[in-house]
Amino acid sequence: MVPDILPIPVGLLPQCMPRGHHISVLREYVRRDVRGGCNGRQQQISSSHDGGGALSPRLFIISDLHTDYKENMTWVKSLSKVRFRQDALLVAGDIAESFKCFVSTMALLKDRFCSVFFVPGNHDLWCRREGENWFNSLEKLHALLDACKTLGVETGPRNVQGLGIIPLFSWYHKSFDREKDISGFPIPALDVACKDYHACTWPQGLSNGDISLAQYFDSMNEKNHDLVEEIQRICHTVVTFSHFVPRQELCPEKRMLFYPELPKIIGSDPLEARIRSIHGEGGNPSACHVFGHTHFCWDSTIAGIRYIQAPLAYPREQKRRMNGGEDWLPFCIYRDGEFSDRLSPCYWSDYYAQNRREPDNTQLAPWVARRYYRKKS
Ligand SMILES: [Mn+2]
Repeated sequence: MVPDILPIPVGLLPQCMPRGHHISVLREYVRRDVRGGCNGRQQQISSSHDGGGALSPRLFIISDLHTDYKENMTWVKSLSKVRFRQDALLVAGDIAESFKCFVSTMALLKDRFCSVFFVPGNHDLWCRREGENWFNSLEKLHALLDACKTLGVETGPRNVQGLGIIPLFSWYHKSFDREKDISGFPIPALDVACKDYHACTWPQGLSNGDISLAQYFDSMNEKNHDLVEEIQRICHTVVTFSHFVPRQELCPEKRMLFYPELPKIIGSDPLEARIRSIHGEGGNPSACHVFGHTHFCWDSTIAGIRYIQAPLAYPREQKRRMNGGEDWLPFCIYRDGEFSDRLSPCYWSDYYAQNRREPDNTQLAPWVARRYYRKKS
């Protein structure tokens, strides 16, 4: 149910691609993209998908594509090349671990949607597979952003016919977690459980151990300050999106989680502050923020902002969905000038719509307890 929490299997480091390989990978897709069209600056996204209606974009969302899994890459390839041609898609991070899969996924999406927006997730910045290609995760980040530019994928704020789209860079920090810890069980330490600690490398001064990465990624948003202000001035509706989680209430309580330490590796306070600086401290009726990372479908409104996650997630997680996840498509969040009804089903946000959060209750949920007792014996 939860990503990224298993130790790296020893001796399973994949082969490295030769240095410079990513450039030839990209070149191949750029040629395709030029032929593909819908790559100009003045893109027209209309709602006349079914032959009529006023001009207004449809906006779809998805996160956690993980196309290193061949089933997930097949899913992306199987998306209609006709149905979404005039639409915009937000991809809220964790596209692929390998640069090659990242580029092919983004090229496939750009072939299918008129506009594609992207923010990086943790998996996108892993350096294991191209360990000799990337000096560190920041170098890989810039290669991903360059690749997006070449493919015509948006990584900055943009006004799409009155609908403002604002991607927000973010990273998690431990102090985001303010709820009571679970104790008395053999819960693996963060650096053992979370692959990011091994698969990402950072320049000196940046580390997963403190708030430095969360602050660094948040400060990357500063360069878009003027564009954000312009969008706030012009657009009637604004959708922000990030990979990481802005508020702890957007994740189940620790006692419900197979890895109760999860809240320490998912979220960012500077991210929530930035979201509020855009949508207003108290939000507003059309404020919406899209996120990813935890692989829990989510749709809830907290203090005037609608927070929503619609992840593709791992193949084994998809199989647990209705119909084995067969009809799963990117979720359409906005069409004909209006936001859609709630994403459904959303197991955990539906649960919290009915049940109060009890962060002081540290009694493990039965399914979690069973797992830890089994491990103990
Ligand atoms: Mn993630």
